[in-house]
Amino acid sequence: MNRTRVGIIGGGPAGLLLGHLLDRAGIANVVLESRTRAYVEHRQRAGILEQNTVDVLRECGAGARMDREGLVHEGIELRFDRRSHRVDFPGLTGGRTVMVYAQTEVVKDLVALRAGPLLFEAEALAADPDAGVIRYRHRGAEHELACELIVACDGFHGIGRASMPSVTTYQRDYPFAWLGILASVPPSCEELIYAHHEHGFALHSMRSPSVSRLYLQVDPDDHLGNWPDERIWDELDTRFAVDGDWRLERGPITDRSITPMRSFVAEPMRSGRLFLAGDAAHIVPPTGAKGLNLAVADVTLLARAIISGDERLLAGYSEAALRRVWRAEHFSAWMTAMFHRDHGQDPFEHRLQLAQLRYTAASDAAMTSLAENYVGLPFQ
Ligand code: FAS
Ligand code: PHB
Repeated sequence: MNRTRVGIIGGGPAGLLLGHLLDRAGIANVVLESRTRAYVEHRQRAGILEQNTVDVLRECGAGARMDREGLVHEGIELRFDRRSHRVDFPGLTGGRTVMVYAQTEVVKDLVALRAGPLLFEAEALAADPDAGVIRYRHRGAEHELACELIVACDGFHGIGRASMPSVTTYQRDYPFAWLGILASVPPSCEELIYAHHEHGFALHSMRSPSVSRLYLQVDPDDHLGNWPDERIWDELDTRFAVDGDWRLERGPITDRSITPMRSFVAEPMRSGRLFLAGDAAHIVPPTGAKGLNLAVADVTLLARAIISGDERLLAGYSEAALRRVWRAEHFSAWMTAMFHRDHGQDPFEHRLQLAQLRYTAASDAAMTSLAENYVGLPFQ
């Protein structure tokens, strides 16, 4: 195997979905993934699929288990000033909703569907945008793969972006991070709760009727040793505090991690034969639940261009993808600014934040804007 039409670096959701879409169109492709299958299938990450992602997975035959086991959600709750405000997705967006179905499950489904070559523990060492050659290491030996096109779906720390001769990057690092936990306890809510509190942000999400996924804002240099279970639950109790008889149920914490937060975009998303897709090209703070969904949008767009064989569509990929990326970057930055307490910020900024929250909850126009961005704007 030293030649293929499309060489895909990275076996995360972007690389696996692209490979599957090309498989279905009969376009030869190879996916190179540096980690083990077990690692990529169990790495805790995203949990919300926007409407477009759900539609794409169904259309390409990868949505059966999602439809059986996923949870369709018709809204989220905004919580601040000890009060709750529901965002009615179908009511505000003409029927669009989101699906709670973990990225780990999407990856497992796509691995199971894979028809073409998918090499695990195969690390791409170099990618040549002009020659279209990937040099990679697999089972202790180095190999070369000649490709008509190379798509780097290798995430923020991959080699794809670094292989571009000229790229402009835009970055914002936030003065906070997210401490995320998985807990074996039924969710204390039907829908996700995004909470703003003077201590900081908290999010109540879920993975199933018996597993909760919760996050709380921490300092960027904080570490898990500072957060014994009881302190996590006590702080979540504080931040979710609301008038009425709502109670946060506790349970065994089975997974925990601290994730830094950044906004990042690399332009353009193409150089010669080399294309970027997903986190290789952009990162959003997870507040808007956009990361995985942007990766899906990129590869859906790119797959259509490759399958069409129309060079104009390939030439237009970067500009078209970036339009969607920047919209999602803005929404994610806006949600992050509205909900997180930057303890270094001046009190004036905090008053503006509260005014933004109160206006958003009270205005149909503002709630419609939040809802249509959250469920995902229709593909152009
Ligand atoms: P990925 O990073 O998922 O996949 C890239 C793959 O390329 C990896 O498997 C990596 O091993 C492989 N790779 C890298 N270099 C390689 C090389 N040289 N050769 C071969 N393979 C190579 N998004 C949300 O919407 N909600 C969330 O809550 C959320 N939480 C997150 C938490 C964390 C800790 C992180 C890091 C991200 C989170 N995200 C979240 C964003 C995340 O879901 C990404 O958007 C999504 O994984 C993007 O998918 P890919 O672009 O495929 O990149
Ligand atoms: C998750 O369930 O992991 C999740 C949900 C919504 C977000 C971020 C993460 O905004």
